[in-house]
Amino acid sequence: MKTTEMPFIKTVERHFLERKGHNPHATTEFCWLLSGITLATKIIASQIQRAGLLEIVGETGQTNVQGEEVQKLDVIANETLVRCLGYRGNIGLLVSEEDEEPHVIQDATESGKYTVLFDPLDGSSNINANVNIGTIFSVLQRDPKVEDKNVMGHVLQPGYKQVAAGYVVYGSSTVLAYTAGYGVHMFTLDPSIGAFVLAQENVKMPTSGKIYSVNEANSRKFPVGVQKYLDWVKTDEAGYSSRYIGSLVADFHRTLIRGGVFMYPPTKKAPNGKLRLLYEANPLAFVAEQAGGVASDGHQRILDKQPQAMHERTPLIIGSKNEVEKVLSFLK
Ligand code: AHM
Ligand code: MG
Repeated sequence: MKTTEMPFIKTVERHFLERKGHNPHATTEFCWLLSGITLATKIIASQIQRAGLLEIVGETGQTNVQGEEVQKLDVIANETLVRCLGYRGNIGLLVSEEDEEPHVIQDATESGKYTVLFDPLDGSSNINANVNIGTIFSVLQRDPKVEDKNVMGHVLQPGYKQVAAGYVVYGSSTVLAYTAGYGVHMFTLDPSIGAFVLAQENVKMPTSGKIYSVNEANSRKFPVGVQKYLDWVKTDEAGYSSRYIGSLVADFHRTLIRGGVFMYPPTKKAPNGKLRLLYEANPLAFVAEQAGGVASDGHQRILDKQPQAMHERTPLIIGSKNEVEKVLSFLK
């Protein structure tokens, strides 16, 4: 009997499991966790696409732990991730940018081996304008040297200890990029079959790229070195373009593909900048480094920072190796 020609499809789960034997974390158990993230982000993507129809655009009227306006979609995205990941068996702790305290699912090191940290809907102030937004995630392993019930001991680990990290950008298409330590791989959500399908493996960030991305409205409040850099990029000799979406995931995704530098520097009023170390800087720094890029807070490598608090903020300079180094040279 003649069979029809089927296109070859590689889903994110299959791609991950093919790494069994190369990557110690590429296990069926971990894949179950990963599929919780893909399920949640598919649900979030479908809610975003129909947000206007479902009347879930706009603010809830509440502020979150960060003192920011909570959007209805922030709540939906957060609850979706907590529900999809809360029943995955091997997750002990869920830590969300939107919640004051971690969700303790189970506190035994063996059964609750992984901690998942996330920014459920990054750039949510852009929702009403139909601009790209995203979900960022980071996975840590519970530290066997730390007592089971010492929740913060498991959460406050430096970024270099991440087992996996990545993001989903809800843009003109929905794209997932992740790393589990052996390169960065990118997948596109095929809405006709409801699966993230491999688009590109071993993505490399260009080592240079003439795009700088920063909220320049704050420039007078930036450190002198950053101001000098911003004067330099505008010279004819430098020849840069500026792009700033105001959604970290989207600005980072463009930087990963096209090269350049994104930064959120400190200001006098906000000496640690705006972005969160555990849910934003660490996961994107892991992805950036795995793609050949660099991430710094201006003084040290992001992944070496020892977090002191769950919702800690950090300045962030991230992107192509040569571009980040150029910014750092102005800060010396
Ligand atoms: P959020 O996680 O509450 O959405 O806030 C973080 C966002 C980032 O996506 C983006 O890079 C930054 O805030 C933009 O801030 P600003 O409006 O100050 O430029
Ligand atoms: Mg965010």
